[in-house]
Amino acid sequence: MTERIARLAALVPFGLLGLLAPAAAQDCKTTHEVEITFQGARGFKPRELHVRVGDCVRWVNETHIEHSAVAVDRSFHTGTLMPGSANVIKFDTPGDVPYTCGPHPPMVGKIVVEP
Ligand SMILES: [Cu+2]
Repeated sequence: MTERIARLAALVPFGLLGLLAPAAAQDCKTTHEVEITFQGARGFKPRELHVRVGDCVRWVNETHIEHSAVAVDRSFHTGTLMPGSANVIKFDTPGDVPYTCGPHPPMVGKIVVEP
């Protein structure tokens, strides 16, 4: 019994983290997903994504190496995405946002934020 409680207590902080992570995403009108993959794509899939103001984009690294998504104008940066990890960025300003991968500049993509 005691052992079981200890195990539950150990899990609680991770459980909370799991709940907190999507909390930021709750402000998003819609969350779109961009896969980072080399399966049938040259890095970002879809390469060009149209969203509305207030929407979010979630980049998911499906490869076995580190990547990131960084706006050419530096208006956003996902940070380094380890294999299997993801990050969410919210878009509040209309316009075209071309981006690239920090470690791999030939990887390019574009977010088109519509009003
Ligand atoms: Cu990359």
